[in-house]
Amino acid sequence: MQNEVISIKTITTENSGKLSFFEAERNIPFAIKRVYYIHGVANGVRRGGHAHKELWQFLFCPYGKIRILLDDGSEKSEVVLDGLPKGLIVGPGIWHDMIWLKEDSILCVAASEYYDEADYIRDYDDFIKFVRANIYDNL
Ligand code: T46
Repeated sequence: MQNEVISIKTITTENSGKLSFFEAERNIPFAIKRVYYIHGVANGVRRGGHAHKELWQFLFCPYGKIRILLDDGSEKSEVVLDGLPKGLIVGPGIWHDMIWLKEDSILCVAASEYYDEADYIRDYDDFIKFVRANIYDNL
């Protein structure tokens, strides 16, 4: 499975808020080498528009509302991350876009690898070729 929505464990302390956490290789299926977050984004902005060749990521939105559009080359779907304690695993070979539905929403990402521009597929035709090549490789 290349996409999965995961509930993030949350501990509520009376009158003093909530603490949410996840653990690498326990709650998400990979070790974490990098964490980044995207912030200061206006409402309606679209980012992404790429897929990864090898990278696994866990996306979560601790504040705000962000629509994640997913495309595996044959099926499209979407997930809304909205400040609730849940996150989305996005595996390799998934074209994804993120659309900000609320100003200043924060998108946090835990990633399985260090940043490597060579892992990105930023052209949709190249993405379709990649998906087809990998389907045939896996037969
Ligand atoms: C992804 C989605 C969810 C770095 O130098 N280091 C980093 O760790 C990252 C993530 C990006 N960058 C550079 C690469 C670009 O020059 O930051 C610039 C903006 O990156 P990009 O246009 O790829 O940003 P998004 O929001 O379209 O995509 C990001 C991640 O790059 C991507 O891996 O899956 O968030």
